[in-house]
Amino acid sequence: MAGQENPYVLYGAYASYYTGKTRSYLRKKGIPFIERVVSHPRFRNVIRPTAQSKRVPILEAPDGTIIQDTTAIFEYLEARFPTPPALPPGPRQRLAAYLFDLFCSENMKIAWHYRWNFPEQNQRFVTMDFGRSFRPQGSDDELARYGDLIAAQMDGHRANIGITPDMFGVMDEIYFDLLDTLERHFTHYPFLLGGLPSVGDFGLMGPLFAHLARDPYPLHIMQMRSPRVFRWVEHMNTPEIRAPEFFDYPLEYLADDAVPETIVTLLRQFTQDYTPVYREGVALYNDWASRHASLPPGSIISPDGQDQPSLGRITVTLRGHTMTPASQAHSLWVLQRTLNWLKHLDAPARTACRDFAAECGAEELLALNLVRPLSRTRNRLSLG
Ligand SMILES: N[C@@H](CCC(=O)N[C@@H](CS)C(=O)NCC(=O)O)C(=O)O
Repeated sequence: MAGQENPYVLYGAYASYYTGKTRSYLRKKGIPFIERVVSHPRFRNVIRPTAQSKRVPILEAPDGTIIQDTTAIFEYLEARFPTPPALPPGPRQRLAAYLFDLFCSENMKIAWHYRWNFPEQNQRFVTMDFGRSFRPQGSDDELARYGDLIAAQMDGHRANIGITPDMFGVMDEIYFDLLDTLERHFTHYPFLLGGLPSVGDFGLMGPLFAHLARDPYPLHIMQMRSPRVFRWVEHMNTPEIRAPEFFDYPLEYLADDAVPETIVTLLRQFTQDYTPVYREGVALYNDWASRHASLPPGSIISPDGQDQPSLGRITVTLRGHTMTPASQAHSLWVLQRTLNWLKHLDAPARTACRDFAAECGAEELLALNLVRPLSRTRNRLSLG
């Protein structure tokens, strides 16, 4: 196959939320690639220093281009491998897919919660698995040592994530709602929008694969409560589009730009749960951008060079619980992709999206406005 001698290289980890998105995308698109762990000598000596990023995944293209960030990787690859399309052509379906990817890119605190708040059930697997990214053929003791270092780092994020013990019940509610609605959905459809996986499916692989369908505690819940969801996750990691359970399903998006009721139900829940995060995040950013109006385009936002800086804490309410997580300016850059796409639609498509946004309760979210565009410069969030 063309490209096999000089494939793309995906640097990441099996335990990584974001690597799971890109791995699934590469497989389903049939893009020739190999995967390497972060302890590979080329990652340490070339990739990480060039990308100047401590995050994964990082993609190395055959021509030497190096990209961090799953959204940037998606944009780069989708333009080069448009078939089968991961962007549905119909405006309602495209908006649904973008919204899934948006909500899944930063808000799925359940993934963090079910990994790190159940040490008794998860810890041995998680630490050993993390350890193997650093010492792939290491002894148990070596793996445990590396794994513990990562676990300690993650514990440092606890305050920024903002899940306090009084929120544990809400986390269960959110996870169970998601599983139950998806279980209904995958009874009838192979993917979110019919017979092809979209950017929304790949976004959903972030939380659902590496954490919720691999860590022992949430995996057990998923398998027992929603076996069809578990099968969807399994299937999203195979190269073929055709799922055996849907042997005669057309390999295309649903006709007439239809979006199933289950997907609208989920989007309505997501917008209800997470619109405050964007409302408050945009307010904080707009205030910051106005106070830094003299900075030229390309200026890095973080004074100390952080790639995904926070501009401060926000106060939001999630299902009746007040939280004060760190704002994620990066998530506004992801939102901006959808806002820009909406701006450039023709009138009929815009009307279709306006009606669909109303069905999903997303009018407020999609009316948000960044006073100045965001960009990324050398894998750092910057001013546009
Ligand atoms: N926005 C980034 C997020 C990537 C990310 O945060 N990856 C995690 C692993 S799943 C990571 O590398 N974390 C390391 C850190 O935060 O230092 C993307 O979409 O690629």
